[in-house]
Order: sequence, then structure tokens, then C-alpha cells
Amino acid sequence: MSSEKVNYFHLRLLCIMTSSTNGEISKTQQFKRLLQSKHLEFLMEAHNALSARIVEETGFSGIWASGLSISAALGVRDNNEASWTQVLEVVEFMSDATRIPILLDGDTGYGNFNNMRRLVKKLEQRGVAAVCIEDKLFPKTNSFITSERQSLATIDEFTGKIKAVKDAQRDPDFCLVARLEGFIAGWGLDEMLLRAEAYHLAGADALLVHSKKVTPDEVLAFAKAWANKCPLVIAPTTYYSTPVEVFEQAGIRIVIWANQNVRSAIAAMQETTRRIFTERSVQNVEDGIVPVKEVFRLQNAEELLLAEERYLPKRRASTRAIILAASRGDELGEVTAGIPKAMVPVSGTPLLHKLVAQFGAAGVRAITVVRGYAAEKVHAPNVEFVENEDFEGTGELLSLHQARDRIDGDAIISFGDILFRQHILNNLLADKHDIVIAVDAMWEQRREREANGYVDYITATRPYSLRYDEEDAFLAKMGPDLSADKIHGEWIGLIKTTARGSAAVCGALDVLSKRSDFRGLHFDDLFNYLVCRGQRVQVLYVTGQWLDVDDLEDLARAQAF
Ligand code: SPV
Ligand code: MG
Repeated sequence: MSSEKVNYFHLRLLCIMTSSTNGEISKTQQFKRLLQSKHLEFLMEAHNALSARIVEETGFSGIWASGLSISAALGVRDNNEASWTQVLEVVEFMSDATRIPILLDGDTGYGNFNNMRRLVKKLEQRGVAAVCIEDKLFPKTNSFITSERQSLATIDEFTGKIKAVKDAQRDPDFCLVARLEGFIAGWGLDEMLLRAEAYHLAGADALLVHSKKVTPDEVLAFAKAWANKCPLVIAPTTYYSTPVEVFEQAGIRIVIWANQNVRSAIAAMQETTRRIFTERSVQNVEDGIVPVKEVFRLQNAEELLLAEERYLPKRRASTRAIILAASRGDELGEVTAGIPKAMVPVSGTPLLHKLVAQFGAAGVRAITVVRGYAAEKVHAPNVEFVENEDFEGTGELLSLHQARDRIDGDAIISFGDILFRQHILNNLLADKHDIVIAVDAMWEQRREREANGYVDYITATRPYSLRYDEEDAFLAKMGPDLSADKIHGEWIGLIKTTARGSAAVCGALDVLSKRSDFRGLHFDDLFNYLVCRGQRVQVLYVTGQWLDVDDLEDLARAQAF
């Protein structure tokens, strides 16, 4: 990516990130300002994060987290059937998805003053600006269901709860709205005013006067008598046809549209579902519903894409891995009767799958596997296969030759029977030289157990060193028979090439493949040829942190790797 593009992406990311956190003014302060507003303010109902986000982006200054709507969306009744922590979870999602304040419909506080204190603590932690509690008894019943049979809390009990909230809150701007259910329960204006006075004195920041009448008479009469002693809030669910100017003139501060979102969602879902069911097709509904990309937009999928650009390892679209997995691994005996070594499970996962996952984690997703022995048993997700039918008793170059046309551009060539720590691969990929091989400087520790195998020892222009400013090390010679005093390490079976390096490897393969002994050639023949022709092969020293699986002892070690 060009640096301009990088800057653009980072800028966009910053914009998106900051727009999803609070601005200068906290949510509690925002809500307090609504209560102090000179104009009539509106809260709109939401019942989950999606509807909350829609409320916010439409322009509302606050959200009513409705008990009725949340319980309906959860498929239960508005009778405290959902536990308070379940409601808390919903409102936390809503809070995370938005920057405007949320007033939670806290019903009766889910218990007594003590439960109420704990609720406030949790709401503050989750960024909920305010809570509304009503003067009824737990478990509550929705105000529009058999309301005349609903009992009110005593004034003492309810004022105790209000005081407990005010004492418990840590943020001085957290607000409590005390909801008067007197009209709902059949009481008159006098009882309402008596209670309102007590709740106000106990510390309520605002009063919600509820009514189930189809006209606003009750709330208007209350507002007149109350004479603005503290802000009033209403929820005109039943007297919805009253123009809002009437409320404005009566001095009401906040109108809550309490449940219209859940009701419209129900209507839309019923209609869509009915049509799809009867028409046995989605064709006719498609134009009337939002496209999937609108869902992604509301989920802020764009932010994740930009974050991935920033935080995920760069996808190496141009790098291909070639994994040589043709040999059986005779020394594994019964274990490889029917499956090649690369498919032997290590801690339950075939070696090849582990390799594919490691390449994937480093951003290398284009992978070619050369398979031979029991080819039909060799599988792995999202890789391509090339076949080497001549795997029996042949050297590795024959296998590599089958994938010759895949050694093109940036490449990684790997044995199929090795395990290594991710940093080895990452360091190889980061190296800019044209041909780089990973070499284990701790070769002596492995020497005894490899007494019988074909080991690619190397001599380099310098041995491994701990100095960070050491000059580059290059391969001088590779072979299984180097004398111990000449050995600087053991090649672990990983090569990285650039486009130029790949061309050099292919050129060498082309020449060597014409030799009559080509079937028996190994990688040391390739490397020695390259070095003789003046090709520099960079040695990247590692110190252990890898293993190959040649025999049963190796396999046991691999299980513990
Ligand atoms: C709610 O939305 O849950 C309310 C308001 O309490 S109402 O349903 O209108 O009573
Ligand atoms: Mg409610």
C-alpha cells in the first residue's frame, strides 16, 4: 500500500474509532441537559443494540430502554420474567452501540433498596445515563394490563429506594426518574401530588407521570398543579394523538415514545414472514426490505475492515508455499501404513494441516502440496495438489520438480514433515535476500538421534553469533557428510525465495533434471549447484524451536512440541 493510502486508512480508522466513543460530554451530562432543556425533548424506544443505533442515527437525543420492548424481544412477559442481569446485558449492548444517553426502564428496581443500589452500580459501569423506577411492587405488571388491580408501593418504601439510588451513584450526573403509577392504579390527583412531593424531596431528578387514558387530561392536570417544581416526563402511548405542542405548553420536559419501534418491527416481521410463507419465495419481499449491506453498515463492518488493515499480518497474496509431502516415512512403520508422514496426526491434527495453518497465520494462503504415497489420503483445506507418482526411493528434487511451475515470484518451500515456531517463518518472510534458508545452529544437540538419517548440514561464511551487528552469513556448502569441524548448522527444511531467487532455483532444477541421476538428488545437490554458480544463499540462523518427524521417537517429541 502506498504511504498516502496508509495515512488515509489510519485517518479513517481514527474517525470511526473516535465516533464510537463518548464525545467531550458524558452520557450522564447529556441526559441531565435534556432534563434542563428549555424545549420539549424526546426519547425514542429501543430494545436492543440495533434499534438503539437506529434511534441514534435518526437524530434522537436519547434512548428509552423500554421494559415492555426488551421483554417482548426476549420472548417473555413484562412481569420481570427476564432477570435484572439479563436486562443489564441487553442495555450494555445498547450502550456500547451508541453515544447518546440511555434511560433504562428499571421497573420497580428488581427488589428493594439494596437491589436498587446494586443496579445503579452496574448501570454506571456500563455507561447507562439514567434509570427510571416506578412506585409499584415486584414483580411488576405492565401498566396497561389489569392496571386497576395493581398495588402501589408505600411512600416510605419508595422514597427509601430513591435515597438509596442517590447515595449509591458515583457519578453526580447520573439521573433517577421516579415514575408515578397512581393514575394507572386508580388513584386521584391528590395522592399523585402527595407522592410526587415525597419523591422529589427524596432526591428524584425528574418525575414520570403515567396515564392509560386516551386523552392527556390526567397528565395535564398534574403538570398544572405541579407547576414545574422539577422536570416532568410522560409516555403518551395511549393518548398518542395529542399534538406535542400541548405537552410543550404544559411545561412537560421529556416525551417518551415508549414502544413504537418494537411494534413496528413486529408488524414488519409478521408481514414479511407471512408473504414468504404463502408465496414460498422471497422474490416479492426483497425490494421492501433492507439489503444485507445495510445490516453490515449498522454493524459498523467498515471499522473492522480498516482495523484489519492495521492489525492483521499483511496478507502475502503474492507468496506461494510449496510443501513437499510425497514420502511415506518408512521409519514410522505401522503409523504410515496407508497414510504419508505429512498426514500423521500430532496432538490430533495432521502435520500438513498444522503447516497450512502456520502459513495461513503468516499471511501465506496460496499453497501447493506435492503428494505421492497414499495421495488419496492427503487432504487439507484450500490448497492445491500436484502429484509425484515416482516417490519411492527417490530424492526430494524430483518432488520439487513436479511443482516447478509454481516456484514463481515470492515463494516458501517447505518439507512436509517439520514443525517450527511461527517466528522462524515470520523471520524468513521478512528477510529481503533472494534465497534464504533457515539453519539450526544447535545442530550438535540433534546429531546423535539423527545418526541414520540424511541430514542437511551446512558450512556457512561464518558461524552463528549472538552479535546483533554481525555481517550476513551465506551458505558455502551443504551435505550429509561434512566433517564436524566444518559444520555450522543443520538446514531445517525451509527456503524462502524472491522472484529472482525462484528463477534461480528453477534454472538449477532445469539443469539438474537433465542429469541421469536426477531421481536420487537431494536439496544439497541443488544448493551446492547454486553456490557453485555464484548464487548467494543467505543463512538465517535459528536455535532449536523446530523438529522433523522421521521416526517414532520424533513423533513422540512432536506430540509434546
Ligand atoms: C415500557 O416501555 O416498558 C413502559 C412504558 O413502561 S409503557 O409500556 O407505555 O407503560
Ligand atoms: Mg415498562
